[in-house]
Amino acid sequence: MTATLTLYVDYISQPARALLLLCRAINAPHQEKYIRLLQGDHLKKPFTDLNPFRKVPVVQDGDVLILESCTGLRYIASKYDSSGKWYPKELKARCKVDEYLDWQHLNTRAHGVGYFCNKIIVPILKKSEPDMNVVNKHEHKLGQVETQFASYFLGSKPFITGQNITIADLLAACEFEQPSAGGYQLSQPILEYLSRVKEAVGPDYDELYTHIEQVTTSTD
Ligand SMILES: N[C@@H](CCC(=O)N[C@@H](CS)C(=O)NCC(=O)O)C(=O)O
Repeated sequence: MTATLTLYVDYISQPARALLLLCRAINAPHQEKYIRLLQGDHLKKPFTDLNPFRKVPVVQDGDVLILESCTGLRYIASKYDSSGKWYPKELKARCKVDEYLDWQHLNTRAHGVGYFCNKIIVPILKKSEPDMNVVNKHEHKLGQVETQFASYFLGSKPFITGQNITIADLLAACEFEQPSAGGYQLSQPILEYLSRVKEAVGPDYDELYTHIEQVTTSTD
């Protein structure tokens, strides 16, 4: 059967990796279309016809088109995860997942991307040195994000909702890995959390993560 679910991705995109990890974990039949961000594929047709916001990831499933990664994670888990574990229906657990997905945009995402892009991507694209004032501001904020995440979202639990991994953990892990690949030193509680996510996800975690490492090592 041909997969109707199509993911437009670049492995250097942290929300794209989270979507791919979910599809692989739940065996959702899907195809990948690779959009090379560093080559600017996302700024050209035909991709701009699909996503006028010029960003990856994009999820397409028949006549359903999703331009936001958190919506894509919820959609794919709701439709394709027969176990129901990745986006739990139980209200309290679901609220925790949604709360993290809402919170992360201005916190884990904003400062992880801010650190990584200003330190690694902007210098590659502009062939310039990083603006360390900007990088340092994101580094400082990221420290606060780690503390808030560990104390509020994790507490003493292994994962955000408790004992089970969910889409919120996939996204959190991919977002924390991004600045780490750029040289940011994650705190011990976050490193231990990432090990738990990695163990729960299996080899696909490292397989996708190596692509982001390749970008950073190519700049050394
Ligand atoms: N709100 C969007 C943001 C997606 C996003 O920022 N994607 C980045 C890669 S992680 C991108 O495509 N950046 C290209 C650019 O801004 O030129 C989502 O979560 O899906």
